[in-house]
Amino acid sequence: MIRNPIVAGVAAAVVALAGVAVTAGPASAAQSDCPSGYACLWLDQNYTNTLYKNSGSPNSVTNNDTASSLYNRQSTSVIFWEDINHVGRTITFASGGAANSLAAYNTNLGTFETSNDRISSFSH
Ligand SMILES: [Ca+2]
Repeated sequence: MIRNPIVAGVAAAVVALAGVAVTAGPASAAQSDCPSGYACLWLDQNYTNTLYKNSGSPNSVTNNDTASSLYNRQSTSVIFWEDINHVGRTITFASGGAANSLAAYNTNLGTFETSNDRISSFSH
């Protein structure tokens, strides 16, 4: 039994950190992390870092204006919107379509603009 409150506090902190280490999964880092039926957005290029996935038509995505790669595994084409609530300019990917770097796409955009760090919602 630990009687020293400082030692007890440190021990509790170690236990808490251990819990975080056990429960926090690794950042998604592969295109195959996108399940069938979902459209997926990754924070970074080449399907790496934080993954947002949704099987429907979200009005907003958690990685708003920060997605750099995507994979459409929904059964239909998906329209990716520049703004939340399906507003603004769009880029569409057919079912099975993917982009390992949205910086290489500028569909419907102006000179020097790309789809990198731009997507805010998606729909059908
Ligand atoms: Ca946006």
